[in-house]
Parts: sequence; C-alpha cells; structure tokens
Amino acid sequence: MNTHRIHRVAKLTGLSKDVIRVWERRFNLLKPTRGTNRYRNYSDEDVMMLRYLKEQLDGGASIGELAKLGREELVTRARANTPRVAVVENMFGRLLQELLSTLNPLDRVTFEKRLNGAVAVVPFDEALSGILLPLQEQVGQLWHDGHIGIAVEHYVTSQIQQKIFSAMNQLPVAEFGATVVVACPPGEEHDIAALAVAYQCRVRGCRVYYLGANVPIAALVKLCHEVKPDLTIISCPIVRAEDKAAELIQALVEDVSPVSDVAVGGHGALAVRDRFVNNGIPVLDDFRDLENRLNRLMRKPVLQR
Ligand code: B12
Repeated sequence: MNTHRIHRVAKLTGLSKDVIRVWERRFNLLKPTRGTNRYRNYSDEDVMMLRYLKEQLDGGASIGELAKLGREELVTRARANTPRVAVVENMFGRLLQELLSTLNPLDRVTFEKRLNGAVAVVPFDEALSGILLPLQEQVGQLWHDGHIGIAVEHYVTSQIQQKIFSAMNQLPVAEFGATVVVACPPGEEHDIAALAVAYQCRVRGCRVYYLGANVPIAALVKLCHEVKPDLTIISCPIVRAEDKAAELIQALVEDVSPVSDVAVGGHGALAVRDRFVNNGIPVLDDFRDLENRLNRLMRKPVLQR
C-alpha cells in the first residue's frame, strides 16, 4: 500500500488540492494519516475513492448526494467501477515493454529503477493488477519460451514478491478480523497469485496466514487445527491431470473441510469447477468474486481467539 502527499493525490485524481481539503473538512470521507513531518498522507483507497467521485461529478452527480453514501459504500462502488482508463493501460503497457527489454542481457539497475519508480507512484492495487501480475506472466512466458534463463525469471519473480510483501507489511497487523489461510496445494510452484490473494485478504482486514507454494495437505491440516481459520483459500494455477485433480479434491474434502471452510481459485480450479462444486467446495472465479466472498466474510461476526 502506498501513501501519497496531497500534491500527488491532486495529480492522480485530477482534483485540485483545495477541493480535496474542502471535501476532507466538510464530508469526513478521507482519512489521511500524519507523517513525522506533519504532512497529510493519503492512502491508495483515498485516491481510488476520489477518482470515483471525480468521475461521478463529471457525469453530473452532486458531491452532497454522493457524500451521503458514506466512505464505506463509496469505496465499495469505486472498487467495483474502477475503469481501466485507456491512458493508464497504455502507460502500463509501455512500462512493461521497457522492463522486459532490460532482461536480456539483464540490466538490473534500469530494471529496478523503472519498477520501483512505477510502483511507488500509483495506488498499489493498480500496480498489482496493471504492472506486477502482467510482468510475472510475461517473464514466466519468456522463460517457458526459452528467451531468458531460469535465474533471470527467479530474480524478477523475487522482485515482484518483495513488492507485494512490502505492501502487505505496511498494513496494520490485523488482530480481530476473519482468519484466512492462503496456500498452494502440493506440487504447485506458481505462488504469485496466492500472494496476491493474501494481499487482498490483508487489505480487507483479515488475519492472514500466507503459506506460499507447494504445501503438503498434512501440514495444512495441522495449521488449520491450530489457527481455526474461517476460510482456507487454495490457489491452483496449474491444470492437473484427472487423477491428480481427483486426489486433491478428495484430500481437501476429507482432511481440510472438517476443520475449515475451503474455497479454491485459479485456472486449475476452473478447469474442474463442477467436480469441486459437486463436492461442496466453492470455486472463486476471479478477484472480483474473491472480494465479494471476503466482504461477506468480514461482515459475519467473528469469534475472538
Ligand atoms: C511464471 C510461470 C512460472 C514460474 C512460476 C514462478 C512463481 N513463483 O510463481 C516458474 C518459472 C517457476 C514456472 C514453473 C513451471 N511452470 Co509455469 N508458468 C508461468 C506462467 C508464464 C505465468 C504464471 C503466473 O505467475 N501468472 C501470473 C499469475 C498472477 O497468474 P496465475 O498464476 O495464472 O493465476 C491467475 C489465475 O489462475 C487466478 N488465480 C490463481 N489462483 C487463484 C486463487 C483465487 C482465490 C482466485 C480468485 C484466482 C486465482 O488469478 C490469477 C490472475 O488471473 C504460466 C503461463 C501463463 N502465461 O500464464 C506458466 C504455466 C502456469 N506453467 C506451466 C508449467 C507446466 C510449469 C512447469 C511444470 C514447467 C516445467 N517443465 O518445469 C514448472 C513447474 C511448475 C509447478 N510444479 O508448479 C504451465 C501449466 C500447464 C498446466 N497444466 O496448467 C503454464 C500454463 C505454461 C504453459 N503454457 O504450459 N512457471
């Protein structure tokens, strides 16, 4: 999660600094924190909500009516509606090409300068979906197609992981929300989507146990007994052979489901969606679906542990 001083918020949203200050005073919609230097720091969520407000005002809505909806509702609407403005998409597209052009031969300094610079100036949600996940996919593809070595792929993957971990570490440690375990099943090394899932859970205030790649079922069950999750999310990017998929479903149903609600996501889960669903395990279609599930989960009263 990034924080932004008011001049950058003005740039990112197209609103003047005065308007932002007035809305902050009058409508109590913004929650800037104060840095050590006493400057206001606005969150990614503030920026996203302000962009949404600006778009609605441009479309003829009134700020008074919008403000009555309250922050929580506006943030939910903003998340659902965030339009991928063509200019931003082009900017990300160009940046990705620039980043990829630094990989063979590897020019670490240019790669890190460009990546760090880009990730620091946009709300982290946008950096994740617009830069980091597409970069991961393209870098992996370059390796699969033999254009770069596995070492360079691992280097870039680790840079992407660091960015997501560091955004997570800036979030407050949740003490009370729903408890969620996020893991990849045995044999699954593709862990970036799981990390992105963990980040989404953290942003929504869940208590998250992120276990990463290739987690043995027995170890997962043991942890679930210990932390009693409200939900265990399994990320399955790889499409498994029939027998392997059946084996995984059986293990989740027999071993994990008795201890925790389970949900699965990823291409490998979608490929055998009916089998999961017929066995009582819901499949989350995409990150929007995940968000809905988490919002429902966070509205449920949670027992304190
Ligand atoms: C990067 C990559 C790698 C990296 C992984 C790095 C890492 N730490 O994650 C490395 C180089 C290590 C790798 C290794 C391998 N890979 Co690979 N890899 C890829 C690649 C290029 C991108 C995957 C990726 O990270 N995408 C970005 C993330 C964010 O997307 P994702 O994981 O697909 O997840 C998306 C959805 O599935 C979903 N999702 C996933 N989980 C969840 C969970 C929830 C709750 C929700 C809501 C959504 C969701 O959301 C994501 C965004 O849309 C894909 C091809 C491609 N273009 O997709 C191949 C691919 C996945 N790999 C593949 C293979 C075969 C392998 C290897 C077996 C190759 C080998 N011969 O060794 C190995 C070992 C893999 C193993 N045992 O797990 C195949 C899988 C084929 C299949 N059967 O499905 C693919 C499809 C390539 C191909 N076309 O053949 N790979």
